[in-house]
Amino acid sequence: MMQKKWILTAMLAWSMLAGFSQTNNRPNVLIIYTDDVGYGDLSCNGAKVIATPNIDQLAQNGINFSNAHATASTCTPSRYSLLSGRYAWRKKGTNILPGDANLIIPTDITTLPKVFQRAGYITGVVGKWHLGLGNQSPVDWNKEVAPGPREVGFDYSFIFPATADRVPTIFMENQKALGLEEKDPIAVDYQKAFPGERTGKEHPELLKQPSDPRQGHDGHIVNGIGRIGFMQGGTRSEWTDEELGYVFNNKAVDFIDQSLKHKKPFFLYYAIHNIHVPRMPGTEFKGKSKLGYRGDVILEMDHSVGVVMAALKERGVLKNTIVIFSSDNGPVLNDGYMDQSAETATALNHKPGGVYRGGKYSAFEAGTRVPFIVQWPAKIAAGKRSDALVSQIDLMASFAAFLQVKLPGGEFTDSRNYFSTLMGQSMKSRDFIVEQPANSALCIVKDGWKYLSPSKGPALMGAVNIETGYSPEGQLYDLKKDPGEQANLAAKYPQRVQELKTLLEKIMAE
Ligand code: NG6
Ligand code: CA
Repeated sequence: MMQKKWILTAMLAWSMLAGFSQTNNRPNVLIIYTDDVGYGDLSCNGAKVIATPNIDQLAQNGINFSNAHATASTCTPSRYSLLSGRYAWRKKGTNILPGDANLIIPTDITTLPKVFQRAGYITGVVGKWHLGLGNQSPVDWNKEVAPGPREVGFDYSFIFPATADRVPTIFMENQKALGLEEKDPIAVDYQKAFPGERTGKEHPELLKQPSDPRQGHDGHIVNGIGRIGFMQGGTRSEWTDEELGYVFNNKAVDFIDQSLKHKKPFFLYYAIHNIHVPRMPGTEFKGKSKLGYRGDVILEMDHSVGVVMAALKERGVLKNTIVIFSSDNGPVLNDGYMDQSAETATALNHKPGGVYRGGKYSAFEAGTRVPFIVQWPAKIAAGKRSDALVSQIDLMASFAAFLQVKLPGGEFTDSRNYFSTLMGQSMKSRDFIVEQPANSALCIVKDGWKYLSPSKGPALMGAVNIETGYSPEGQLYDLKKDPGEQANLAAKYPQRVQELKTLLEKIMAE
């Protein structure tokens, strides 16, 4: 009896000591992955003319990273890496996808959600997908489309297929179009308009938010906004942009409730559609910021964070939920619509990328250096900052290590275990990061030095006022002294250029 008691006490002490590797009280994990939010768009990262109180609260209760990166400066490749633990540039056809593309994540590899499934979690995705659906072209939107989120590892999905500025402009729940009627089937085409379809190009008078003639977005019209591509049918299943935030918030909270009923921990990938174009804030947010609709959707995005955090708190699970807040790529002002974003930002001197140069699409830092905040009240200290170099690609291997899920032997991955850095227990940086600009050769960062490969790549289609950083000459920057990438030191330090180039070639050949 006495001995049994001693063993129990010892076990208890051990499980408390084991801390992070404790498996009997596994935390829920919520990744809030926003779209096109810049490092400098948050008040906790220095924004002065806009306030993001809910995100600031996350930072106050957790760790705010200053040197965290998406793998690419555009959406599809960043999301591909986050979920698969692999660099997108290793695989053809993983750049910004049209809305009728097929699934690009192989269904036979380990993914971030599959790691959680193997550890006994319930997994869900709510929000923007943009990783393709199905394996047949054209996609038949009138029945269940597979493979999709389920085959990638999500038990539940409530998504829109691509971006809000691309057809099909519909919600899909568990891979079926929501509210679709048999008598009005959906068809999608990215080449030509359907007979009788009224497009933004021919009917600008029908638009409540004009598209920028330099950047397309003048095809199918939904809710007074022109989109990329053409669509017919599905009239009653098309969304209203002002409701997107509201609908996704509800579905995210519903998913949390469903998983708690099952008494299993959950993994939720909440891919908030804001602040991507078309920026069409929910009615209650219109005109609330000083920065036009781009500012209003920042407020709405912050509100969404508040809604899910409040839900966690009300259900008593906030303490043991790891919340990770980030963005898929850097910020952009003019991205297809005349919504006054650039004008208002300039007038108030708002710098969406903070001190970093460039933005979405760029090879410069603001392309991939994104907000990254981690909160886990049960285990990690509040109000810390971390300047460690971290990459979203490591979430898969880090959670696999933490949850003691082994990757099948011999399976290739670019993901590495940096769990203690990601939880702020260690300040150990990743050895290097590789950055993928939209339309240019790769960049590499190591020990504070950044090398941008020379690029003969074509100019960016439709790019308006974007500092891409593309150049036919290689560039080298000392990010510690020159975070704004002003002084190209390639000619001064040829040796360092060579080292970084060789390392990049080695990684690319893996
Ligand atoms: C670009 C679109 C842009 C946006 C982007 C995808 C043009 C000229 N521009 O090609 O509006 O949709 O793709 O953004 O078509 S992302 O965040 O999903 O990568
Ligand atoms: Ca994006």
